[in-house]
Amino acid sequence: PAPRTVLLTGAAGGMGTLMRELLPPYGYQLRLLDQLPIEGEPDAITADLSDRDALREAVRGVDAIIHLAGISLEAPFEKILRANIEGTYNVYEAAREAGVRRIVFASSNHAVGFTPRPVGDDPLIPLDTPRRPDTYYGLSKAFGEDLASFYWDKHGIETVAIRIGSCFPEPTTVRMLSIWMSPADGARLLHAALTAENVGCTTVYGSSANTRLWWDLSSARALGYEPRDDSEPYAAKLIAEQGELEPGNPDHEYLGGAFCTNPPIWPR
Ligand code: NAI
Ligand code: 15L
Repeated sequence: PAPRTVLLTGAAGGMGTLMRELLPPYGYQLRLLDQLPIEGEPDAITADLSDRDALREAVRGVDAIIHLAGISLEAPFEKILRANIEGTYNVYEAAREAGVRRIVFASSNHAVGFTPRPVGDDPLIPLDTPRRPDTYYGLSKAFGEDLASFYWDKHGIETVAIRIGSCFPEPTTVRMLSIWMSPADGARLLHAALTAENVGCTTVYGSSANTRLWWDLSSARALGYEPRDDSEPYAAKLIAEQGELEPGNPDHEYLGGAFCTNPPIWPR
C-alpha cells in the first residue's frame, strides 16, 4: 500500500516549509520534526537529531520518512559530524527499530560537486559518476548515500536518495538555471520516491526538466517522476545581470559551483 503517514524531518527549513504546503494534496498526513519550533504547527515535534528517544517516538507508526533535516551548507567538520552524519544514522536506526520500510533522503549535488560540469556537447552527468564531494557538507551527503545502501543490503530498508540541485521558489543564479528544481517538481519527485515500487536503494538527481540541464534525470523518471517545469523563462534576465558561466572561472567549472572554492557557511 502507498505510504500515508510520513515523518518530515527538517520541516521548519526552506524546503520543509514548501513541502508542508505541497505534499498534503497528494494525500499524505505529515508528522513534522525540526530542532526549531514551527509557527502555527503546535503538533510539530521540536527535537534535535541527536535525541534518539525523540526520534524513536517520532517514527512510531509512520509509513515512510522524508529526511531533510541537517546542516544544509558548509560548517566545521564537528558540526557536520553531529547533525548530518550521526543525525542521519540516528534516523536510520530509529526506522530500523520501528520497522519503517522507506526513507527518502535529501542528498545533494555537492556529493559530486567537484565533477566538471558539462560544456557544449559534453554528455549529461550520469548517475554512476564517481562521487567527488566538494565540502564536509558534501562528504556527509556521500556518507548518507552509503548509509542508505548499507541499510538496504543489511536490513531491507528502502531508500531513494535525491541529489537535489537547487530547490527554491525561483532560480537566482545562472548556475541554478541548470540545476533548479521548482518546488512543484520537488513535490512530484518526493511523491514518486514515496510511491514507486521496489526501489531498493536508488539514487537520483533532483531537478526540473531544465533546458540547460547538466545531469541525467532518467533514474528519477524511472520512479514515475514527470517534471513539468523548466528554468528557461528566468534565463534572459539572470544572464543579462550576471553574465554567462565562463569555463575559466573556478566557480563556473564544477557542478558544485562556489562550494568548491568559497562555500557558503551555515550561520548557526
Ligand atoms: P534548511 O537549512 O532551510 O533546512 C534544514 C532544516 O533542518 C532547518 O529547519 C534546521 O533547523 C533543521 N536541522 C538542522 N540540523 C538539525 C538537527 N541537528 N536536528 C533537527 N533539525 C535540524 O535546508 P533546505 O534548503 O530546506 O534543505 C533541506 C535538505 O535538503 C537539507 O538536508 C539539504 O542539505 C538538502 N538539500 C537542499 C537543497 C536546496 O536547494 N534547498 C539542495 C541540496 C540538498
Ligand atoms: C545545497 O546542497 C544547499 O543545501 C542549498 O542551499 C543550495 O546551496 C544548493 O545546494 C545549490 O547547490 O545551489
